[in-house]
Amino acid sequence: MVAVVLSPSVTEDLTVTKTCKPNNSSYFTAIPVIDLQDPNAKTLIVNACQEFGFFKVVNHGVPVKLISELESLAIQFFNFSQLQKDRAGPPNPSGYGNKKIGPNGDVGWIEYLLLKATHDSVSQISSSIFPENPDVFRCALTEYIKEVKEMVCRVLEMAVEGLGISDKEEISKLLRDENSDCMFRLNHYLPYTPELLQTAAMRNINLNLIGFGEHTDPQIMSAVRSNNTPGLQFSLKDGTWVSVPPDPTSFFLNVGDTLQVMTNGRFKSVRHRVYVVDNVRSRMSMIFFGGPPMGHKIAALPSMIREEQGEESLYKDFTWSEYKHSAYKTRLADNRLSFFLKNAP
Ligand code: GA4
Repeated sequence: MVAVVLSPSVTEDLTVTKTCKPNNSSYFTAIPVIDLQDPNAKTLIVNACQEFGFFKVVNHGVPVKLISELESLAIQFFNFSQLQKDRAGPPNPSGYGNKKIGPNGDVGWIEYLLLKATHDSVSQISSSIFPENPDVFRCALTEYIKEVKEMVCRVLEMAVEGLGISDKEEISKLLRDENSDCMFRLNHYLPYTPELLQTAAMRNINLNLIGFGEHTDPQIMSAVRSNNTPGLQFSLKDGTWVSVPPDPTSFFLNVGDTLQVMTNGRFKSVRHRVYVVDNVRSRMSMIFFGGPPMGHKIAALPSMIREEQGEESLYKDFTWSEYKHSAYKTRLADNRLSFFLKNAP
């Protein structure tokens, strides 16, 4: 692979590669599609979480009107002047961010809003992004988070039932807990600037910018809804990267690190990333991250360790707060769970 780094003034350290351009004509068609009304959904969810760590959900019950309302408010915000948007930043950890992701030097061709999925945080961000009229955004976001959280909880309940665990709320109750640490982010992948296009043309470079670098999500489960623009890629078990065809009517759900631990490695926390591939329509995504309360002890569920078969817990015990603090000391691409493995390789 030939990696060409354009001058920092042009790309602000974003790597532009000549090869490996995601090829949208070769979309991954084997992505598991789960109809939540299907009586067989529980088994299909378990299989998808084991095999891929991600799947697409249809018949999800989240009202389309809610999705398009939040999307159009997000577009309004991202169309504001840079000065106005910067007033809602920096994201420490909640707020508006531009190109910088996390505290450790990661960058992407992206601007975003990141916040805690709590009443206070939603109110605060609404006032800072729409100071004149925060209520419309606050209501739309509150409703969206409520509905998507509910959908993720239903999926987790089906997964738990599919695993044969008697208390189907064993995991969903963590997200429903009033102290759950759920998060929400609105990502707007930036269009290429004329300067960038010109430099690429001059150097005969195929523009291929990373919007959000490869990573796993630290939480339990995440739900992504994006507009009709491609760019999202997942890594398969063998390390191959595949592009998923965009579908604005569905949600893409993925297993996070915490769910991998709770299932003692049965469910896969999947690496994913976003490339900026379409310069005509910019990609917008809304992501809900379902996490447990801060003090919750993360450990394999007892039924996930088959002692009679000599199985042991793969990970050391830790609280979500410990894991989150450790995650914020890492770079995006790091393997955060490796620090908590009992038998490190
Ligand atoms: C990845 C998943 C979520 O987007 C996120 C990200 C967070 C951030 O953007 O602040 C992190 C990243 C994410 C994991 C490692 C750390 C923290 C950036 C980063 C380099 C909000 C999250 O919870 O973890």
